[in-house]
Amino acid sequence: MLKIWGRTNSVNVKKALWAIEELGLKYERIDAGMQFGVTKTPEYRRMNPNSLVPTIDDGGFILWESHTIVRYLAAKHAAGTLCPSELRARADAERWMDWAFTLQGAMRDVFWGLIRTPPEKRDMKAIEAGAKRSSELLQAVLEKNLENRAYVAGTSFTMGDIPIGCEVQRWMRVPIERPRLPNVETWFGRLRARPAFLKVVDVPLT
Ligand SMILES: N[C@@H](CCC(=O)N[C@@H](CS)C(=O)NCC(=O)O)C(=O)O
Repeated sequence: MLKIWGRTNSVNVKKALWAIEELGLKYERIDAGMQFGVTKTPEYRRMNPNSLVPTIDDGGFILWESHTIVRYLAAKHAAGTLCPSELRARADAERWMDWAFTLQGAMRDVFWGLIRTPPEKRDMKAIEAGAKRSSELLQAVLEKNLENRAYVAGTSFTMGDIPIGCEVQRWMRVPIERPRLPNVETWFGRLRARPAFLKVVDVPLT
């Protein structure tokens, strides 16, 4: 059975879990990372020398890097749907997967500052700068892309929606002031109609 190592509150673990749930695969999840430890043990490092989560073991095939895990599982189990078959359609979806790390970088201080740092230790300047940058990025890039598209890569849900959906969930749920982004909000509503998204992604941030 597919195994995945990673704590459920990690944004990158959520991406892999959402793909797994979306595909209806049977899996075993092992808590790892932060308070659970595990990632610095020699056994884990042999699988993933980065000592980060997630890592999967698919019948002896070990894979890390969350977006690559999503790509791999989509190509293996949902070629032609979650993983578009046409080259340009697939590249379009992959572009949004990679762009998710751009938003993650902008959101880092916001998420860590507001969710994982006690109020008296918060760097409010860094939090405000990150919130401003994240909102600007979403407005200039994702909001515009979704003007004529139901999902990031076109008319149907693909692997392209998964990483960016997880990053936008954080932006939507952190206590900051957000500009109105009607297209992003409508798309986010479509993600919220997916049971797998509600189960493993859109849960309270910790
Ligand atoms: N690029 C990697 C980054 C993985 C990563 O940074 N994971 C974080 C959690 S989101 C981690 O392992 N942090 C240390 C820990 O949880 O102990 C991926 O997408 O898989």
